[in-house]
Amino acid sequence: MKGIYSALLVSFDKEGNINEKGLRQIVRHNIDVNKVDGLYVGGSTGENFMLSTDEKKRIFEVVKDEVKDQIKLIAQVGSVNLKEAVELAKFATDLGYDALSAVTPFYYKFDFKEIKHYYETIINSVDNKMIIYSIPFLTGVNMNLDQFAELFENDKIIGVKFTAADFYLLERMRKRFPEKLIYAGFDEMMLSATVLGVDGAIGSTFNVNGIRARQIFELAQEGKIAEALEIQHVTNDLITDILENGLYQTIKAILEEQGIDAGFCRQPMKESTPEMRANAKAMYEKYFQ
Ligand code: NGF
Repeated sequence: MKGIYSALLVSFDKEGNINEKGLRQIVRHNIDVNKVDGLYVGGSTGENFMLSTDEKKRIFEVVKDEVKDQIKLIAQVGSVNLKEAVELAKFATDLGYDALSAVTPFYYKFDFKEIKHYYETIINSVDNKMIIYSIPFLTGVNMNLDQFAELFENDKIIGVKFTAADFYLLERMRKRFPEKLIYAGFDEMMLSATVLGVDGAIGSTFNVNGIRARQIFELAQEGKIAEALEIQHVTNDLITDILENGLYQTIKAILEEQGIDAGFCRQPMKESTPEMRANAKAMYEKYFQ
């Protein structure tokens, strides 16, 4: 389960319906061009928290059907609706997903006992493995080292997707949990996270920039830090441009430049303007041609 995973984008049509043909094209692009080791399906990048249960299931189905067993698949099933999370966990497990992941429950201020109950309820309902999805800047949930240790006592909880800039905590986790999988979640900090010993990375920008992501990861693992840093610099120029223009709209527009029907974002996310699309075209020409 180690390596580079794209946090999969989902194509929507103008009315906000899933565009299955476009979704399949994005999957293929990740396998054939970005050459990723796996896909993280149903995450933030998949606009998952704006979708119905049936839509989430359909995306899991279409992706599995397109991928077959070519690369690894992680299904993000987390939801503040625990019953939905369990239903999705069973569904993705039956489809053959290699692992599950669940965002820490958000919006309400759940205490740690409630968070632990949430993870154990999901993972104990299926014969599968769980990767905690920790993204404090969006969820407001900050778990400490001892709390991660308590969750990791369950052998089915095999790792964490660490989307945070707290590299002190990351280093402490690496030392204390050498047998658990840690995935870097911020693409712009991948080099530093790799130096600290992460096992892989899961990112939105890998949908277009997967080759550079792998180069950074592998060069850093080989100790070639200066070379890795050069590629991180280019990558971060790209990420800065993407973030200034609108994250998911821009990644989709860059894919469109490559002939992929990446479509629209789901409302309330805004539609890209002609100016945003022109900026994305310029990014494509600058970074990918
Ligand atoms: O999109 C976000 C939200 N974070 C992603 C990634 O951590 C999310 C990250 O790649 C993800 O994996 C998921 O879909 O659940 C950033 O987009 C990237 O580093 C640019 O900041 O922050």
